[in-house]
Amino acid sequence: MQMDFAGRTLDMSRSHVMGIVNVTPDSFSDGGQYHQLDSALAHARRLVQEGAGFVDIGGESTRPGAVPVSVQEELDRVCPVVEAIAAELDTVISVDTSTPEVILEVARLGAGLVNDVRALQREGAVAAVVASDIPVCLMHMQGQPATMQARPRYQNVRRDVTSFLMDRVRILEGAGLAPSKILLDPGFGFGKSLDHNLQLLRSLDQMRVLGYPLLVGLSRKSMLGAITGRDVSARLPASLAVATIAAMQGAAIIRAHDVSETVDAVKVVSALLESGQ
Ligand code: 9MG
Repeated sequence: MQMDFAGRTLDMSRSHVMGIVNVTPDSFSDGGQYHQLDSALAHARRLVQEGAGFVDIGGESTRPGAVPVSVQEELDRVCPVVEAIAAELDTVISVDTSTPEVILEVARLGAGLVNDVRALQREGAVAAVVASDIPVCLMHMQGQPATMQARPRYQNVRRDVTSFLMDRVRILEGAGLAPSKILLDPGFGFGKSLDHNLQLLRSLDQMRVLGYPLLVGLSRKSMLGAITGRDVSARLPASLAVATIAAMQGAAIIRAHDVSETVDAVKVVSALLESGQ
């Protein structure tokens, strides 16, 4: 299945790696060191050189306790980076945002994907994506970032997550976005216990039959700390394990901090899956 990201066409039947460029002062695993334009651009260059098909730029942290940012602050953080990457690098620019004003502006500057952890629930966000006419990833989150891990509860996590995402899809398609512009993400770690995350990880292939490409973000997440007992700085092996499990089930985009290593893992999976066709 081909998908067009603002002029770059990618085959979503194989897995691609999305590198992460945080432009928040408080991003959790890189200490916020990339919030300056020059270092963000240098980091993006490295990610692309390592094989990232996508770079995901985020100016609003979803860490519990993160300070909320104003619309203007988010625009000021994200837009110069989008503009600089669009001028120089051959990659799809994804912007991790829930803010309608940011969606409209980054699409104008050359972004090819909106990555919204709130699944376009902020007022005006659906209209902004429809007007921009670029693909969007709708992610599931239970609750709000500050409190979402307090007591996550589901009747049946796979069914509840799927049903939420399909409701959002119906709203978005009803507003005029083509189905070929929608990706889904179960939202690992966003209002989920370890057991919820594992149930979702086991059932990615069932979510895939909904017909929308899947994006997953598992890299360095606390579920991997809970399983291995490792600090965030020592979760690369566990991150590669879960990236491999997701790619084996057909996840189209793997969001990762360690791009070079994840690209290698995905290449092994692709070689295996293609050898069986
Ligand atoms: C921004 N961000 C952090 N974690 C994420 C995840 O798991 N998925 C998506 N789509 N975005 C994420």
